[in-house]
Amino acid sequence: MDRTNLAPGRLIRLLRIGVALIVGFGLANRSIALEIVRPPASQTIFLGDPVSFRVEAQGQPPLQYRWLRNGKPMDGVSGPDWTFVTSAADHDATITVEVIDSTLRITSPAARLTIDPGLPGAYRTNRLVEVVHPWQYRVDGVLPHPQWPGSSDTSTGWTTGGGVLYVEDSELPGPKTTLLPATAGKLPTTAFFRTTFVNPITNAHSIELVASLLVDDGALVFLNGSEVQRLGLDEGTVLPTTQASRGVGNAAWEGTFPWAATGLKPGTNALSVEVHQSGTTSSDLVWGLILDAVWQERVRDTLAPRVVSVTPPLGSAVGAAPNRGASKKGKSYQ
Ligand SMILES: [Ca+2]
Repeated sequence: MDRTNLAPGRLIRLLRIGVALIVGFGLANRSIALEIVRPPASQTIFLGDPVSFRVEAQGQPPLQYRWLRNGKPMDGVSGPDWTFVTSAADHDATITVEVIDSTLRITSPAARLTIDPGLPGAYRTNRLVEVVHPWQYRVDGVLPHPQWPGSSDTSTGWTTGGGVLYVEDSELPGPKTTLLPATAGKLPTTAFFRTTFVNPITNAHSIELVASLLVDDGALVFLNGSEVQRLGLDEGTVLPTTQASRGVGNAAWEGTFPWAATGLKPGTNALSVEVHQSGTTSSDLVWGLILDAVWQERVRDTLAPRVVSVTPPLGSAVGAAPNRGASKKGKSYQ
């Protein structure tokens, strides 16, 4: 073919077709490289607030997402967003996300979740156990359960009565609510008491337990199965046959004693108590307890929005605005 036969217009058409073919071929075979465009961002969140992590990625669809907290995959989270309510255990957590297409898997850079515990507020006191709080008791001298004082103890044979519980002729510095069915001079070496109480505090920056005890003769107290108090009993293993290391004439309130609050749970808690006598011929047996929680509320330390300017300036005269609608009455503060 003679080049001179190619008119300029035809040449341009051919060139256009060629370019279109090349571009079309390229588009048809384009593969979108798997890439994390925007990784999840590190955040500081007030304890108990929800947090959301997001990843933006591109690749050959469909993309799958697998979120990991401290390297462990989170079940039930499969999208590019992950939202959850924070707890203290989330502090310093490392958040990553794997993005997966048909052939590749890439992992995002790590985001760090910092939990802000807020600031301590004023001290408050909640009474968790009143002196007349109901207790279950056993005074038959029998160990209630092989796992005593395990919180899973579901043994029967318990009777319920309010505090103070007693076998005592003398006056006591508390209401003598429940006379125990035991005989003076033939008291069991160990009497068993248990109860539950509700801890309503859910937003504490700090919390301490403070107990006052009315005991004759010695006592061993467990909170949710862990020992928190021992009065009139020697160190070491305490058996149902173990006698108190002291004799008490007339019981008097003792304390206040600080109890470790580490075992305190939100909601229902269990108290298990052994009251031991100092000898086999003791004539009196007393159990009473008052338990308080002294705590500081967690106060949000993020500041409320602050007014930075006022328009018009303070003290300036402002003319009335034109009336733009007779039907609109009152002011708009939008
Ligand atoms: Ca006694």
